[in-house]
Amino acid sequence: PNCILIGAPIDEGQRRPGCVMGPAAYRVAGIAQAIRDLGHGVEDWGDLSLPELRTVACPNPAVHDLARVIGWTEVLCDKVDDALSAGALPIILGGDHSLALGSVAGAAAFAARQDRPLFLLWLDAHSDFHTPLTSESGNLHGTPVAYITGREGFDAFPAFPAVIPPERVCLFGIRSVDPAEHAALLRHDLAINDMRVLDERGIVAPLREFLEKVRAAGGMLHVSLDVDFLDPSIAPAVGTTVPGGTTFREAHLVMELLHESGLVTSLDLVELNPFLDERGRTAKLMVELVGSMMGRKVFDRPTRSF
Ligand code: DIR
Ligand code: MN
Ligand code: MN
Ligand code: MN
Repeated sequence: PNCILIGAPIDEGQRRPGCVMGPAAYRVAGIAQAIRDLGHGVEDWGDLSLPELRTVACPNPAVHDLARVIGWTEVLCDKVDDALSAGALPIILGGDHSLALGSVAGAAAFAARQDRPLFLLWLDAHSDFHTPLTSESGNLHGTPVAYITGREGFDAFPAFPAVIPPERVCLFGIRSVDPAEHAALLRHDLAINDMRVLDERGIVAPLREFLEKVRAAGGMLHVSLDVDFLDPSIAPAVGTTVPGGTTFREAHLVMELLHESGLVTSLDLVELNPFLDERGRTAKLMVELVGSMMGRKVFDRPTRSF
């Protein structure tokens, strides 16, 4: 497929400045050429900017930058829908994870018009299942999965276009869940592949299970890749590192399986903070992972032999 790159320099969903530099870092790391080298067309729509802001109130005083995050949500929803409507695979260059409030909304709006179910694969150390009412940090990057699955507490936001039922959501790699999120996750039927599950079952079986569900339903698939899905030893450039993340090979295997599935219809790259990076190594690793999702192989065989 052809790819459309959408820069989303969003820093407001958390408190550690630097994600605003993410889109530039991906471009410097050569994301467009890496995708072209695999034989795909690439268009770069440049960086989005904030629309005019509305005045909004939130009953939880911890929440910060609500109006700006809502502004980003609106513009991202529109642009991701536009990119999908152009028949392309949108790749959103973040920006912190609050951008998924808008990117997944855009994918959901498009999928609803196509009358196809949208599925969500959340590659993250965190479950991001807070609502603006339960968040203790006040950081809205911890809330997209709750918005997408239609939980209450998002009154100030645009209504989510077509709520994704929790059964169509797969959390993968999680190892840091706040108490309020944990309680809510137990009441909802998401597929929860925390690190303990992946340690025991490996990466392949749980991911294939989910991909089979997507395929059987004729679904679209949005993938949201948080840098902290990766182990901090290979991906230090993120504000919320959590030890015990996926290895280099595990992460590539995920992306290779996604490529083979042919199911991915949109992708977020989130939480890269280039200010914390070591000579661009995290940005380069993220670009390599995109390469694996777009078809690069460790050893190319004419036909699949496994
Ligand atoms: C934490 C961090 N659960 C919060 N969330 C992050 O602020 O609500 N998500 N870092 O990726
Ligand atoms: Mn539009
Ligand atoms: Mn996240
Ligand atoms: Mn995270």
